[in-house]
Amino acid sequence: MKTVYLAMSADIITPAHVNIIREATALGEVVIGLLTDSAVAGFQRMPHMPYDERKFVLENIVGVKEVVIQESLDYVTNLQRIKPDYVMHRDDWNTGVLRGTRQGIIDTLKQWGGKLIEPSYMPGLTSASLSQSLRDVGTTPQNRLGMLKRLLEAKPMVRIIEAHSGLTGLIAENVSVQVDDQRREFDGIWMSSLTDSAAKAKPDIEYVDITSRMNTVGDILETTTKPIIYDGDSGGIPEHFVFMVRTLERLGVSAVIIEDKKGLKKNSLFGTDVPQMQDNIEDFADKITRGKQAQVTDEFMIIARIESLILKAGMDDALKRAKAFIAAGANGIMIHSKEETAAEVMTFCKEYKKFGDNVPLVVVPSTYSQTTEDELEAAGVRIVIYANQLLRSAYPAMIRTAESILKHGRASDSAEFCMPIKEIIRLIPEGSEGRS
Ligand code: SPV
Ligand code: MG
Repeated sequence: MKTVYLAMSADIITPAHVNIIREATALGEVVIGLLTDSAVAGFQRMPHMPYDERKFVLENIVGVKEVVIQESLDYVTNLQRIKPDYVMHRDDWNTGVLRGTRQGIIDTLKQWGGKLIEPSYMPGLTSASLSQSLRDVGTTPQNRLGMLKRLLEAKPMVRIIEAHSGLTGLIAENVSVQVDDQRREFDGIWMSSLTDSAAKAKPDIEYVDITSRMNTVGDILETTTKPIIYDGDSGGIPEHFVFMVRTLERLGVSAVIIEDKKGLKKNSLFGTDVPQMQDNIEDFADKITRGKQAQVTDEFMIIARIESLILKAGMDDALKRAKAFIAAGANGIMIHSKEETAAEVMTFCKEYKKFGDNVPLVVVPSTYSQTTEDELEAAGVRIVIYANQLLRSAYPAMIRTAESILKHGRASDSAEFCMPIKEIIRLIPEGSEGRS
């Protein structure tokens, strides 16, 4: 009996999948290499369904003998092990990300006289178009909640951008660029206290209350499917924090980050220019533990944010706190800094690695913005948050337009700064929640 190897991500099964499996069974026993979340996330969005669910579906399709794990787009490791007589793939892969893969397969198969079979591409319903439709429908709170943990398992670094409204949520959801053969986009959303407050013309001092913050979360939930990390400020008193955790979880938010401050919280980027007090280790650790006890799901993450570098309490204090907060149950540590270089963050990363317990590390490179994602990733950072850039870029653009109208006594001179009227009226499609 011959063996035929097919690779798939199989997130949404269409008749095209069943057909190619059927064609493969005519040649021999079908082994499917199922791409892991990580392999898929390397070149496009994460699959809707986790690996085990996709595997379960495939294993129950008539004609599939075995489903094996394929850890990257590159088939070669699996081919060397299985030595199939045939590899089958539709003939539509001569461009894009799979170009190099194809030649590698042909060369590998040659070693034992195997052949690449390329049945012609069948137009019709594709999983890509179905996937888009699914995104238009949205997601469930449960699916969204678990997505941050899945991303952390699948990707070396998770890239998050701030949103403070339904509209900025749409930007975080939809903007993508093509870099080389890869589609690059944001993995999730930061619900910043700074920009949520600033959009309401309020200072970032925990004055915008939780009810109002949750309204913003609601607007963002409506226009997005990506995971949300909520900026919980200090988390308030522990008795209130447990309610915050439950509310966020119920909505499908993936994580809350709380900072080890007490009293009147001011924005961290003021540093020591304004009086700010750091909470003591025991009390903050207790708040984390109480939050962990309050949560209902396994997936919700409570991330502890350490302000020692901001408040000039020193590296040793920061590291001591990281250890204590992890022991208290924190699912992640955010180390904040307002220096213009990443030097102190890098020192923290180096020492943090020595803990060896792999609790994800989060950074917010607002002031040390020259530092690249690659540098942060190499230092062991798992989540990078662009915390305020959408609001900071929108504000000067609006000022420029307002000044132009005043200066010229008419609006046409500002048109070059504005999107066309035709576009704004179509930006949010009627009859849907705006995903496009
Ligand atoms: C926020 O975005 O609200 C933050 C990050 O908490 S920072 O503004 O740097 O404190
Ligand atoms: Mg904040």
